[in-house]
Amino acid sequence: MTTTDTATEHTVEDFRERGFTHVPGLLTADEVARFSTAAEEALAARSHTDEEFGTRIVATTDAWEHHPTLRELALHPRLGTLAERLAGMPLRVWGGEVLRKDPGRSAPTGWHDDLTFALLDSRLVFNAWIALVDVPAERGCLTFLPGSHRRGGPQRVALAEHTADPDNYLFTHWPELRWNPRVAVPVRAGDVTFHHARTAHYAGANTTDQARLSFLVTFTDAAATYRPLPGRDPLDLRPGQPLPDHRYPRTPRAPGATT
Ligand SMILES: O=C(O)CCC(=O)C(=O)O
Repeated sequence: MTTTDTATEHTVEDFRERGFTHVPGLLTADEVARFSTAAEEALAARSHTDEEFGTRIVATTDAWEHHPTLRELALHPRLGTLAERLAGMPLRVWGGEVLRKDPGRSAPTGWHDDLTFALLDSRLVFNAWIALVDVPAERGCLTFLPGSHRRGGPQRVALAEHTADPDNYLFTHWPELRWNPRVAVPVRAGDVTFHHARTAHYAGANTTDQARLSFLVTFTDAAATYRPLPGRDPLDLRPGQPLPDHRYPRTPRAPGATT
Protein backbone atom coordinates (compact mmCIF):
# COMPACT_ATOMS: atom_id res chain seq x y z
CA MET A 1 0.00 0.00 0.00
CA THR A 2 1.43 3.42 -0.93
CA THR A 3 1.46 6.59 1.14
CA THR A 4 -1.18 8.14 -1.08
CA ASP A 5 -3.50 5.20 -0.45
CA THR A 6 -3.15 5.81 3.26
CA ALA A 7 -3.97 9.53 3.02
CA THR A 8 -7.16 8.74 4.82
CA GLU A 9 -10.02 10.99 5.66
CA HIS A 10 -8.42 11.26 9.08
CA THR A 11 -5.28 12.86 7.60
CA VAL A 12 -7.37 15.34 5.62
CA GLU A 13 -9.47 16.17 8.67
CA ASP A 14 -6.35 16.52 10.82
CA PHE A 15 -4.83 19.01 8.36
CA ARG A 16 -8.00 21.05 8.13
CA GLU A 17 -8.80 21.03 11.88
CA ARG A 18 -5.33 21.40 13.37
CA GLY A 19 -3.63 23.22 10.47
CA PHE A 20 -0.89 20.58 10.14
CA THR A 21 -0.49 16.84 9.71
CA HIS A 22 2.29 14.26 9.70
CA VAL A 23 2.51 11.61 6.96
CA PRO A 24 5.19 8.98 7.62
CA GLY A 25 7.10 7.29 4.80
CA LEU A 26 6.43 9.54 1.81
CA LEU A 27 9.88 8.66 0.40
CA THR A 28 11.64 5.30 0.19
CA ALA A 29 15.16 4.91 1.65
CA ASP A 30 16.61 5.00 -1.89
CA GLU A 31 14.77 8.23 -2.64
CA VAL A 32 15.97 9.77 0.62
CA ALA A 33 19.59 8.93 -0.33
CA ARG A 34 19.21 10.38 -3.85
CA PHE A 35 17.42 13.56 -2.78
CA SER A 36 19.88 14.15 0.11
CA THR A 37 22.81 14.05 -2.30
CA ALA A 38 20.98 16.46 -4.59
CA ALA A 39 20.17 18.73 -1.63
CA GLU A 40 23.83 18.99 -0.65
CA GLU A 41 24.79 19.68 -4.29
CA ALA A 42 22.24 22.47 -4.51
CA LEU A 43 23.44 24.00 -1.23
CA ALA A 44 27.04 23.91 -2.48
CA ALA A 45 26.03 25.58 -5.76
CA ARG A 46 23.87 28.43 -4.44
CA SER A 47 22.84 29.09 -0.86
CA HIS A 48 22.61 31.78 1.79
CA THR A 49 22.50 31.74 5.59
CA ASP A 50 19.67 33.49 7.38
CA GLU A 51 21.40 35.86 9.78
CA GLU A 52 18.70 38.56 9.55
CA PHE A 53 16.18 36.64 11.67
CA GLY A 54 18.79 34.68 13.56
CA THR A 55 17.70 31.17 12.55
CA ARG A 56 21.09 30.52 10.90
CA ILE A 57 19.35 28.18 8.48
CA VAL A 58 21.38 27.57 5.34
CA ALA A 59 18.91 27.65 2.44
CA THR A 60 19.00 27.37 -1.32
CA THR A 61 17.59 29.95 -3.72
CA ASP A 62 15.04 28.51 -6.17
CA ALA A 63 16.64 25.04 -5.96
CA TRP A 64 13.55 23.42 -7.48
CA GLU A 65 14.08 25.51 -10.61
CA HIS A 66 17.83 24.91 -10.90
CA HIS A 67 18.47 21.33 -9.80
CA PRO A 68 16.74 18.65 -11.91
CA THR A 69 16.63 16.05 -9.11
CA LEU A 70 15.12 18.54 -6.67
CA ARG A 71 12.61 19.56 -9.33
CA GLU A 72 11.59 15.90 -9.41
CA LEU A 73 11.05 16.04 -5.66
CA ALA A 74 9.01 19.26 -5.81
CA LEU A 75 6.90 17.70 -8.58
CA HIS A 76 6.79 14.23 -7.02
CA PRO A 77 3.43 12.68 -7.95
CA ARG A 78 2.93 11.02 -4.53
CA LEU A 79 3.53 14.36 -2.84
CA GLY A 80 1.27 16.23 -5.28
CA THR A 81 -1.55 13.72 -4.91
CA LEU A 82 -1.39 13.97 -1.13
CA ALA A 83 -1.27 17.76 -1.26
CA GLU A 84 -4.36 18.00 -3.47
CA ARG A 85 -6.26 15.59 -1.21
CA LEU A 86 -5.46 17.75 1.79
CA ALA A 87 -6.34 20.94 -0.04
CA GLY A 88 -9.48 19.72 -1.80
CA MET A 89 -8.70 22.03 -4.71
CA PRO A 90 -6.34 22.20 -7.70
CA LEU A 91 -2.87 23.38 -6.76
CA ARG A 92 0.37 24.72 -8.17
CA VAL A 93 3.90 24.37 -6.89
CA TRP A 94 5.12 27.81 -5.80
CA GLY A 95 8.55 26.95 -4.38
CA GLY A 96 10.98 24.26 -3.33
CA GLU A 97 14.07 24.86 -1.20
CA VAL A 98 16.62 22.89 0.78
CA LEU A 99 16.96 23.90 4.43
CA ARG A 100 19.92 22.83 6.54
CA LYS A 101 20.45 23.53 10.22
CA ASP A 102 24.06 22.83 11.01
CA PRO A 103 25.19 21.56 14.38
CA GLY A 104 27.34 23.89 16.43
CA ARG A 105 26.10 27.30 15.39
CA SER A 106 22.41 26.50 15.16
CA ALA A 107 19.59 28.61 16.61
CA PRO A 108 15.82 28.20 16.97
CA THR A 109 13.47 29.26 14.18
CA GLY A 110 11.22 31.79 15.96
CA TRP A 111 7.42 31.57 16.12
CA HIS A 112 5.87 32.76 12.88
CA ASP A 113 3.25 32.03 10.27
CA ASP A 114 4.11 31.84 6.59
CA LEU A 115 1.22 33.96 5.30
CA THR A 116 2.95 37.08 6.65
CA PHE A 117 5.57 36.63 3.91
CA ALA A 118 3.46 35.13 1.13
CA LEU A 119 3.56 37.03 -2.15
CA LEU A 120 0.18 35.64 -3.11
CA ASP A 121 -3.53 36.27 -3.06
CA SER A 122 -4.68 32.73 -2.60
CA ARG A 123 -7.46 30.74 -0.95
CA LEU A 124 -4.84 28.36 0.38
CA VAL A 125 -1.06 28.31 0.75
CA PHE A 126 0.73 25.53 2.61
CA ASN A 127 4.12 23.90 3.01
CA ALA A 128 5.31 20.32 2.85
CA TRP A 129 8.41 19.90 5.03
CA ILE A 130 10.16 16.71 3.88
CA ALA A 131 12.74 15.24 6.24
CA LEU A 132 15.90 14.00 4.50
CA VAL A 133 17.43 12.81 7.81
CA ASP A 134 15.82 11.68 11.05
CA VAL A 135 14.73 14.80 12.93
CA PRO A 136 14.02 14.18 16.60
CA ALA A 137 13.18 17.16 18.83
CA GLU A 138 16.88 17.69 19.63
CA ARG A 139 17.67 18.19 15.94
CA GLY A 140 15.06 20.95 15.60
CA CYS A 141 11.79 19.36 14.50
CA LEU A 142 8.82 21.64 13.77
CA THR A 143 6.44 22.54 16.59
CA PHE A 144 2.93 23.78 15.81
CA LEU A 145 0.07 25.56 17.56
CA PRO A 146 -2.90 23.35 16.61
CA GLY A 147 -5.89 25.24 15.27
CA SER A 148 -4.01 28.55 15.12
CA HIS A 149 -4.78 28.83 11.37
CA ARG A 150 -8.43 29.39 12.41
CA ARG A 151 -7.76 32.26 14.81
CA GLY A 152 -9.83 35.42 14.45
CA GLY A 153 -8.60 38.82 13.38
CA PRO A 154 -6.93 39.77 10.13
CA GLN A 155 -5.85 37.04 7.76
CA ARG A 156 -2.33 38.37 8.00
CA VAL A 157 -0.42 41.21 9.60
CA ALA A 158 1.88 43.67 7.86
CA LEU A 159 5.32 42.30 7.13
CA ALA A 160 6.71 45.25 9.13
CA GLU A 161 5.24 43.74 12.33
CA HIS A 162 7.34 40.64 11.83
CA THR A 163 10.43 42.68 10.92
CA ALA A 164 10.07 44.76 14.09
CA ASP A 165 9.74 41.75 16.40
CA PRO A 166 10.32 38.46 14.55
CA ASP A 167 9.90 36.11 17.52
CA ASN A 168 6.91 37.77 19.20
CA TYR A 169 4.77 39.44 16.57
CA LEU A 170 2.22 36.62 16.57
CA PHE A 171 1.83 36.68 20.36
CA THR A 172 1.68 40.48 20.40
CA HIS A 173 -1.05 40.52 17.78
CA TRP A 174 -2.91 37.41 19.00
CA PRO A 175 -2.11 37.18 22.76
CA GLU A 176 -4.36 34.13 23.21
CA LEU A 177 -1.86 32.08 21.18
CA ARG A 178 0.44 32.05 24.24
CA TRP A 179 -2.00 29.63 25.89
CA ASN A 180 -2.35 27.32 22.92
CA PRO A 181 -0.94 23.79 23.40
CA ARG A 182 2.34 23.31 21.49
CA VAL A 183 2.80 20.12 19.51
CA ALA A 184 6.33 19.05 18.52
CA VAL A 185 6.44 16.58 15.62
CA PRO A 186 9.63 14.46 15.46
CA VAL A 187 10.00 12.91 12.01
CA ARG A 188 11.98 10.09 10.40
CA ALA A 189 13.91 10.51 7.14
CA GLY A 190 11.35 10.30 4.32
CA ASP A 191 8.41 11.56 6.41
CA VAL A 192 6.59 14.77 5.53
CA THR A 193 4.64 17.26 7.59
CA PHE A 194 2.21 19.63 5.91
CA HIS A 195 1.27 22.94 7.51
CA HIS A 196 -1.16 25.67 6.52
CA ALA A 197 0.44 29.09 5.93
CA ARG A 198 -1.57 30.58 8.78
CA THR A 199 -0.53 27.93 11.33
CA ALA A 200 1.87 29.31 13.94
CA HIS A 201 5.05 27.25 14.10
CA TYR A 202 8.55 27.15 15.48
CA ALA A 203 11.59 24.85 15.35
CA GLY A 204 14.20 24.31 18.01
CA ALA A 205 17.95 24.61 17.54
CA ASN A 206 19.88 21.60 16.32
CA THR A 207 21.71 20.44 19.42
CA THR A 208 22.91 17.14 17.90
CA ASP A 209 26.16 16.51 16.05
CA GLN A 210 24.49 15.83 12.68
CA ALA A 211 23.01 18.40 10.27
CA ARG A 212 19.22 18.71 10.02
CA LEU A 213 18.44 18.45 6.30
CA SER A 214 15.01 18.97 4.76
CA PHE A 215 13.27 20.03 1.56
CA LEU A 216 10.40 22.48 1.72
CA VAL A 217 7.76 22.55 -1.01
CA THR A 218 5.20 25.35 -1.08
CA PHE A 219 1.80 24.76 -2.68
CA THR A 220 -0.82 27.32 -3.58
CA ASP A 221 -4.37 27.31 -4.90
CA ALA A 222 -3.99 27.03 -8.70
CA ALA A 223 -6.10 30.21 -9.09
CA ALA A 224 -3.75 32.33 -6.93
CA THR A 225 -2.48 35.68 -8.17
CA TYR A 226 0.72 37.59 -7.47
CA ARG A 227 0.56 40.02 -4.57
CA PRO A 228 3.76 41.92 -3.79
CA LEU A 229 4.20 43.23 -0.25
CA PRO A 230 5.28 46.74 0.73
CA GLY A 231 9.04 46.83 0.14
CA ARG A 232 9.04 43.30 -1.27
CA ASP A 233 8.36 42.85 -4.98
CA PRO A 234 11.03 40.42 -6.20
CA LEU A 235 9.26 38.74 -9.12
CA ASP A 236 8.80 39.73 -12.70
CA LEU A 237 4.99 39.59 -12.37
CA ARG A 238 2.31 42.27 -12.19
CA PRO A 239 0.18 42.63 -9.04
CA GLY A 240 -2.98 40.57 -9.61
CA GLN A 241 -1.41 38.51 -12.38
CA PRO A 242 -2.34 34.79 -12.42
CA LEU A 243 0.69 32.57 -11.93
CA PRO A 244 2.14 31.45 -15.26
CA ASP A 245 1.95 27.69 -15.89
CA HIS A 246 5.46 27.39 -17.26
CA ARG A 247 7.01 28.77 -14.07
CA TYR A 248 4.54 27.50 -11.43
CA PRO A 249 3.26 24.21 -12.82
CA ARG A 250 0.05 22.50 -11.78
CA THR A 251 0.64 19.83 -9.18
CA PRO A 252 1.25 16.43 -10.78
CA ARG A 253 -0.86 13.48 -9.65
CA ALA A 254 0.13 9.88 -9.16
CA PRO A 255 -1.16 7.56 -11.94
CA GLY A 256 -4.59 6.22 -11.00
CA ALA A 257 -5.10 8.74 -8.17
CA THR A 258 -8.77 9.43 -7.69
CA THR A 259 -9.64 12.49 -5.62
O1 LIG B 1 12.76 24.48 9.08
C1 LIG B 1 12.58 25.41 9.87
O2 LIG B 1 13.24 25.55 10.91
C2 LIG B 1 11.48 26.38 9.59
C3 LIG B 1 10.64 25.99 8.43
C4 LIG B 1 9.43 26.83 8.31
O3 LIG B 1 9.25 27.83 8.94
C5 LIG B 1 8.41 26.42 7.35
O4 LIG B 1 8.49 25.31 6.83
O5 LIG B 1 7.46 27.19 7.14
